[in-house]
Amino acid sequence: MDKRFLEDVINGLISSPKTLSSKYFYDEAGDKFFQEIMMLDEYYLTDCEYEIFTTHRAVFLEHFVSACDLFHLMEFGAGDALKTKVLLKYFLDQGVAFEYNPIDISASAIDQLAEDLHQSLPELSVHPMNHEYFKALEEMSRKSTCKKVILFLGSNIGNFSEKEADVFFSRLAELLQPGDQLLTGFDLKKDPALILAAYNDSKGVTRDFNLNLLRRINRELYADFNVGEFYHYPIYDPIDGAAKSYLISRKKQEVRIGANHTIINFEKDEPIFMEISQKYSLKDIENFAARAGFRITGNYFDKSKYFVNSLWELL
Ligand code: AVJ
Repeated sequence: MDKRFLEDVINGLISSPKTLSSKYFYDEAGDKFFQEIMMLDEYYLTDCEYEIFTTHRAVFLEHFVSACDLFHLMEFGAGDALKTKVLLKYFLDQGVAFEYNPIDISASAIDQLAEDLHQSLPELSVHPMNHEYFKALEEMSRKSTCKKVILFLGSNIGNFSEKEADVFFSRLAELLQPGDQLLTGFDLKKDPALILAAYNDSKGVTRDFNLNLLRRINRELYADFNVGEFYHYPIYDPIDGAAKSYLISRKKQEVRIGANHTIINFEKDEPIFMEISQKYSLKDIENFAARAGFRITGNYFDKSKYFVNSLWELL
């Protein structure tokens, strides 16, 4: 049993309000649900970023190439690299020298991706890193002085609170060299109904994605959640730009967790806070870059301006 996972789950569920961390969504079943989410009509984010990459790949390449022998394209939370492949293919076709360093804490995700890229892009030089993001970056900085381009795509940044995002960007600024770059995908504030629908899809995949964490806790932490006694409740607040999801207890109930059978009590209608998917404005993005010491090289949008990939350079 993963001690850290158990501790986090128990601490989250004895807190008030109760909470579970969305970073635990991604076990094997969770990865599959998220891949299904990316295919949903309502989940516009993936299509937008795909469109941006296809449209602007040449501009990205112009900015990425450096005087060094090669540049490192380091992707934080690479997953299946669905959209990154648009860039990888194009960069290879252009014959530029670069190395792709996908970074993911999920060993199974990273192994699968390396295998997949080996098949689909055999000429690509891939050095996967199964580490925490900053550990991997520290290791790479020791090994190579060449330019680093960090990719943090798909609105993964949205899973951080604004404060956590500030800490994340500042930490990156400490570890990078002037001239290194960062390409981040931000989902923008827009029609609230559109945003809510992306997290409340008609097929119920997002619901199952959330409930899967309870199933994972049952499987891995010997818990006895009756998953049918919880339902998915997503909200979007158009003022602060926060899409949040909750699981609500349908009744007063008890759940046992772990070998010690720690008992967690739920009131009827009590929520567990599961995830934040924060939406931003361009002004917010400018402020993030300025506070962390980056210059914005360019903002690249899809045609509806739902999403932006913001390219920054460390000053
Ligand atoms: C992977 C964090 C970008 O917040 O939009 C999708 C995860 N959650 N549907 C997001 C997610 C519910 C997704 N990110």
